[in-house]
Amino acid sequence: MLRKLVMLIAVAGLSFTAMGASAQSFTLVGQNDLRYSKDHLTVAPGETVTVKLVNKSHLPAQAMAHNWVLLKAGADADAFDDAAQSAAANDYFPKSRAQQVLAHTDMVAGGESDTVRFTAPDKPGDYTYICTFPGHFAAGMKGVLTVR
Ligand SMILES: [Cu+2]
Repeated sequence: MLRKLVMLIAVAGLSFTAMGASAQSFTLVGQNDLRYSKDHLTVAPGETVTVKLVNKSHLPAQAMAHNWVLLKAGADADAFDDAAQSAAANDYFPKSRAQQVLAHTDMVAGGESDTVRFTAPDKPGDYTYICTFPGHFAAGMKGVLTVR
C-alpha cells in the first residue's frame, strides 16, 4: 500500500514537472529591408526556446542571405560582426568567437528557413541577436531577447 502511494506521488511529481517546463516558439522573417520581423523577444529564465528564421527574399543568396546569432551577455556585437566579415568561407559565422554565442541558425538563402532550439539563460537580462551577413547588422538587422 505504501509502495503504491509512493509510486503515485512519484508519477504525479513527474507530470507536474513536465507541465511546469515552459517552452516558447518564435518565427522571425527576414526579407530585403535588413530587419527581422521581430526585434524583441521575451522569454522566461531556463525556458526552452525555439526560433525559426525564414528568409522570404527573392534575391540570390550571395546578395541577400540571413542568419540569427544570439550573443552571450557581455559579448561585443560590433567586434563579433567584424570577425564575421572575415568568415565568408564559414557562412559568415566566426568559429573563433563561437564561445560568445548562446544559439544560432545557419545562414539561409531566400525561400529557405532554419530552426534552432536552445535553453534560455537563467540570468535575467537583455541578450543581443544579430545577422552577420555583410552589412546587415550595421544597417540595423538586430534585436534583443529579454530574459525575465
Ligand atoms: Cu541578414
